[in-house]
Amino acid sequence: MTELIEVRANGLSGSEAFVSDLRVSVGQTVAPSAVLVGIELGKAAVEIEAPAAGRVARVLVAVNDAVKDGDLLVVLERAESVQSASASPGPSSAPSVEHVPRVADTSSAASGGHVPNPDFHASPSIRRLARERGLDLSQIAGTGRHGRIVAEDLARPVPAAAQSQSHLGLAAALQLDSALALQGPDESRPLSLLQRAVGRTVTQTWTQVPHVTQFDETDITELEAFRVALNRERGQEELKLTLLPFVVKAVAAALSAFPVFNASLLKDALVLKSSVHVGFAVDTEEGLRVPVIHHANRLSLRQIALEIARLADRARASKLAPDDVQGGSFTISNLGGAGGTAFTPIINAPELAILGLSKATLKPVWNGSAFVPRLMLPLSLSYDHRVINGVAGARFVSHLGAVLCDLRRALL
Ligand code: CAO
Repeated sequence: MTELIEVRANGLSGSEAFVSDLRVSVGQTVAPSAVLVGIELGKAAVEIEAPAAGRVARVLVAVNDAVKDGDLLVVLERAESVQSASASPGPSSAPSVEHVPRVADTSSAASGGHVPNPDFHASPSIRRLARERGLDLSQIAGTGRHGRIVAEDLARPVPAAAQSQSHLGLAAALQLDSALALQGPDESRPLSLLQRAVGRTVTQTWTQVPHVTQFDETDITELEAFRVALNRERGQEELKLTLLPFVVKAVAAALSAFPVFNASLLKDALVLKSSVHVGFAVDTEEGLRVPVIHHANRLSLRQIALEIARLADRARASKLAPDDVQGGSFTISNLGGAGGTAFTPIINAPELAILGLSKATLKPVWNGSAFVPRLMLPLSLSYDHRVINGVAGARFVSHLGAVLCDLRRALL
């Protein structure tokens, strides 16, 4: 009878984790301690090994799947039962994953004397480091347990064959080799789980959605005077009103006037949203978060300011609930605190547009008879050109600018 061994995720201690490396497929035979699955946590990597020799009967996860302690990853048929169960078919030519004992002879590794080994063992972090340094791990002899490649193996001088062709070309072109050796080893900083997730999302949107960015600026001199006066009236005990709640208010009004900017493209249909839910980017230590102010068009300035403060606090404490980040129909990214005059924000798909704010500055503006100092706020609107054309983009920004210039227009 076939004995099955369930291999489950462990050692993740409740952290968010995902599969970064799948080393086996169904039908492969594995040796005891062969690495089956690599798992990355926020700042660490865990390797799940085969508890015994056997054949892979099932693989239940794929690369990038989120996993937690106890999740079933792989099912093995124990080796003895594989041999005795002659009735159980299996690909006779299935490749095997086993540890090739290696001689920890660093001098021969340095001279390139080892035979290339496509079945090398290395943790996800070592693989990433090798990628960054342009090294071919199959050419490097590992000196860790069961011949595993460890960080020290990468620190030694490596044979030319271990340098990938693209890296060799780049290094030759830039003549970096000796300069890097003098500088010492580079620092490798693993990206957080959030950074990697955001990275995947923005790459997908940037490559699949044709972006156009419309730049403009608007006069917020009166708005700023109004904001300062309101804050003075409200006193110290009230939450201070920053510029952002005013922009959210103005955006909500503009979205009501231009419904195509408050919509999503799903397959070949434009879905015009009945509610106005405005997301805003928050810069946190872990990376970018975009909580959502639901029904922003129904909220007062004070309610919007409270919601921004509540959500930004939760974002920075990594305590956003799923509801806090879902359902957005338009996003604002305010880089006013960081400087710059304009930028090209990436749409938060499946939304169709995003507004970038840069730092408002005093500028001399011609009023018909003289230059007068006015506080000008730069606006950068990126929109999905599959659905929104340039005229609509320019009109939306112009309308928004007019509302910010005179907030009474938000009442229209
Ligand atoms: N121009 C000029 N002044 C601005 C401004 C702008 N665009 N935006 C904000 N300000 C002012 C505010 O009015 C406030 O002024 P006072 O001190 O006189 O009251 C001051 O700058 C500080 O504002 P704030 O940044 O603390 O608050 P906010 O409500 O404007 O923003 C938040 C909150 C959470 C959006 C912000 O803290 C943040 O995280 N911004 C980064 C967003 C980001 O990362 N975007 C990039 C995404 S893509 O990588």
